[in-house]
Amino acid sequence: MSSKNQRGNSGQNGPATGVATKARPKTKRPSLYKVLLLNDDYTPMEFVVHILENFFNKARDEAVQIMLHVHRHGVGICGIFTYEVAETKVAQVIEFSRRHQHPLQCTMEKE
Ligand code: TYC
Repeated sequence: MSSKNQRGNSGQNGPATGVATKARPKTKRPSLYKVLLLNDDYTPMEFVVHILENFFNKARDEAVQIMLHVHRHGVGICGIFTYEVAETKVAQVIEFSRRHQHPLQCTMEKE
C-alpha cells in the first residue's frame, strides 16, 4: 500500500501537512421564534385544543395542558420554529379563528 498522502503533502511520510482544500459551505443556524397563544374570555377551550392538535401537531394530552396554561397564565408557547414557519402558523391560527368567529390571538417572538 502506498504511504503517500492523498493531496497537498510536500513529500515525506508522516502527518499530512497539505493545505485543506475540502469545501466547507458556510451554514449559519437560523434564528428561532416562539409562537405564542394568547388567552381571551370567549374562545371555547375545545377550539383552542383543536388548534393545538391540528396546527401544532400536539397530542390531545399536551394540547389540553397548553390550553389550560394559556387559560390560567394569559399566554403560552405552542411551538418554536424558523421565521417563515412561525409567521405561517400565526397567520393560519388567526385566519382559522376569524373564520369561526372566535377572537383567539396568536403572535410570535424571537427566542
Ligand atoms: N379562556 C377561554 C375560556 O375560558 C379558553 C381559552 C384558552 C381561550 C386559551 C384562549 O388561548 C386561549 N373559554
